[in-house]
Amino acid sequence: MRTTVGIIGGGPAGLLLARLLHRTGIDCVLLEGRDRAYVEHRQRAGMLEQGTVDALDEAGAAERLHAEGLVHQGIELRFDGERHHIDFPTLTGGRTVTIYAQTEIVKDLVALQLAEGPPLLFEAEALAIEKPESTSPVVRFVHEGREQTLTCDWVVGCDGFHGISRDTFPDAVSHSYERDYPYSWLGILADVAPSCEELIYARGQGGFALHSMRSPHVSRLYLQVPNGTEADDWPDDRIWDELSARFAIDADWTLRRGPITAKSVTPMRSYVHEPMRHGRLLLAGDAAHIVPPTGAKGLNLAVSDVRVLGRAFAELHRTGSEELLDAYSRICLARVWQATRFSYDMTKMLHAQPDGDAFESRLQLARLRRIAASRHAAAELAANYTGLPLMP
Ligand code: FAS
Ligand code: PHB
Repeated sequence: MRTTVGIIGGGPAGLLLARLLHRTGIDCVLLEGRDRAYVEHRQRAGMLEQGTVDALDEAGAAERLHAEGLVHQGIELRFDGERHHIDFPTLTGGRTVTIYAQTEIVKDLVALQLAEGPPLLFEAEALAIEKPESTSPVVRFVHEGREQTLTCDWVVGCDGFHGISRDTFPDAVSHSYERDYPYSWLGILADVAPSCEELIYARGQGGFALHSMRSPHVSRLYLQVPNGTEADDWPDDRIWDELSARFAIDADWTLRRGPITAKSVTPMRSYVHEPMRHGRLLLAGDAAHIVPPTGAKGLNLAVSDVRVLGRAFAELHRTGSEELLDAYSRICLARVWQATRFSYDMTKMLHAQPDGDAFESRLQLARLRRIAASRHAAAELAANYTGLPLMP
């Protein structure tokens, strides 16, 4: 097979890139290692920055998002038994965020691609990327039991943290920066109406808790738990009891309980790989960077990367200029490090320290009280949460 851009990975990054290239008239082929059902039902993110909604609009893939997505004007910080609303439009000049599950974005993009192209091969696992420094790199992959090759002008690794693309970078040019956190998130889906209009980030007795949602009938909640926790260690009642305790405030407020339909534990990590381009191989999304979900940046960073890449390939296609492709890594890493900083700060500010460092705990409260009391500090949080500018 031969194409202009070979895309490895059918998560939000790969699918959106394929869509943007298709609409620009650039040939591409997407290889996804798993089957359709798996990628469409893998529970992950749900909070979309304004920029991500704009990107899906530009891609002609936002019809259901606008019909079913929940637009939020802010979030609530809950600590010391009190609640503090962060009003995004007032603090950012009109910006909002939207709750629409990553699973639904993937379903929308898969349906469009299968209906309108470009080629999307499921159960097509990439095994290796050969000659990335040449002008015709080759992806070796296995599909329908046969090993095949895809010769490309460019290869984009959108294959997530555990993909093969990043490992194709020679050690001499590869630099990685990482931080693991001494706690994880236990996440649940529950068939019960959310107990709040907008998200609640709670620094409660016993640790962090987050109340999110997927629809007016489905709640999504997260609990800070020790690393190594097994989901089965937490029977449903224990989860609801602990969530109620962490969200507890002095005012009259009750957490609604209901049937839990999914339970999973996610470790927390910050990871950045530099550079995001080597020769004719580029990385986008989790293949190049991971953030803890406290800042709701994972999916949004992946979308931002491919927005820049979509523009860079469109410029190459239109003018022959590789200027934006040459600047791709620098432009994305500037934004990635800001999102990494914000996600780190949110995580450190809201999670109980396993070593119970009293000084650290007092610092956390001081940071939260500053945000609650200072318009400037609240505006800084709101600007980062709703999404920093795409281009420097
Ligand atoms: P993805 O990992 O989504 O997609 C990569 C794709 O590449 C996969 O479909 C994989 O099957 C495929 N692939 C891998 N190797 C391949 C190969 N060799 N050949 C072919 N295909 C290959 N973010 C939030 O903001 N909030 C959350 O609550 C949240 N929860 C998360 C929970 C988990 C368990 C994880 C892992 C991430 C979570 N994230 C969350 C972050 C998440 O949203 C990611 O940022 C987002 O999925 C990144 O999208 P992609 O870069 O497209 O990578
Ligand atoms: C989610 O809805 O899954 C979600 C929202 C915000 C976060 C993390 C997860 O910070």
